[in-house]
Amino acid sequence: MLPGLSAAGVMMAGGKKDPAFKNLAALFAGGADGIMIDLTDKSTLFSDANGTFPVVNNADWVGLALDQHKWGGKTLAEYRASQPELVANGSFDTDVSGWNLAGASGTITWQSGRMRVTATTNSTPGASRAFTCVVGRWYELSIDIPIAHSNYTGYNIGTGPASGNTYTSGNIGNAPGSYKRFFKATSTTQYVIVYGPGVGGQYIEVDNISIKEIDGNHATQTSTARPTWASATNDVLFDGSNDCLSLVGFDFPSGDCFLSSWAKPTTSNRHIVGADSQFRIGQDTANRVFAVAGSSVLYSTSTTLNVYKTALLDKQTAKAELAVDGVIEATAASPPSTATTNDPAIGAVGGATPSGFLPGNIKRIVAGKFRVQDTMTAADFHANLIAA
Ligand SMILES: [Ca+2]
Ligand SMILES: [Ca+2]
Repeated sequence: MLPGLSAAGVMMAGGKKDPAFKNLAALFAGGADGIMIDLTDKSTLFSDANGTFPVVNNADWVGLALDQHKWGGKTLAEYRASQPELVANGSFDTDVSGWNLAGASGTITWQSGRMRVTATTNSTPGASRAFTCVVGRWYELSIDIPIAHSNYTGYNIGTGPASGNTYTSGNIGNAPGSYKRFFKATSTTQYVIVYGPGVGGQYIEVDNISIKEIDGNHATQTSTARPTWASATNDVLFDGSNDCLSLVGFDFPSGDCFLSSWAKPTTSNRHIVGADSQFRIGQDTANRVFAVAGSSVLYSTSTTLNVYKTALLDKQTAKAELAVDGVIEATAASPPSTATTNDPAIGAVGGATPSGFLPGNIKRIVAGKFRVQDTMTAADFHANLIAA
């Protein structure tokens, strides 16, 4: 039994609870590190690595896929709502107290439940306030800009009140709206900063500035290495050329761990997910599923080309097993004791130089630092992995 597993998880392990992908979050209820990436859930996918633009249409880039292993089965909206607010007085109900003029000459004033930032000379004034976070964790900034200005409207996250702009969202111009972005904290004290236009008398107004911790092992990508949303199959398409999503910070340990996928490769001899030559799942030249755990290489008896199947590499100190669609098809008895600090990639084998790019579709990737079958059967895991 996984330490700290919830009662719901016990019910799920017996297969008595309604199966759903979110039930797999119970595996991580004890706080174990892991990955739960659902590429069938557009609410967790964004076109850019900053999470500024949601995935909407077929062929939209996927540059950020949120890991939900810490969400306890909640949706992103539910989890966001349950997280504490880190920005004090971001709704400006009665005043702008706590907000400070940042950088250039200007004024910040309260304006009917909003904060107004007005320039007094030909420079770009800002307003900032500090918030506390944990270095290396992910956060989400939300900001409403009811009044923008074509001369300049911007916002960012920095390590100082008017400088050290670690995460810049830049000039959004004359475009009022609601904006979001994700960022990984680089210092314990960070600042949210909003900028107005630089001509005397010009101003912007902002409201509902919020920062919530949305931590996890989120997967990111930039440029043409981003895979794309596939509306017809409700998942993400990888081009087999350079597409992959990078998972920075998740390391496979030498002890118990697992790696799993639900995917459809369309070309043989490619990778679905993996950290390096020691930890990976893919298919070989005979279209068998293969999984590697340390010194052990396991091959399925079934083949995978052009069909969606799940693969589970489940590893403990003295044994590694490969299950395909919930059925154990290969077992290795030699102790696979190798650990790795290489970052996994989805759609390739990761590390600093990903390779073996998958042409095909991926629906879900789940991994963790424990053995699945200490908690539930491979068949139950499969049922949850493919559940709605
Ligand atoms: Ca307000
Ligand atoms: Ca590409």
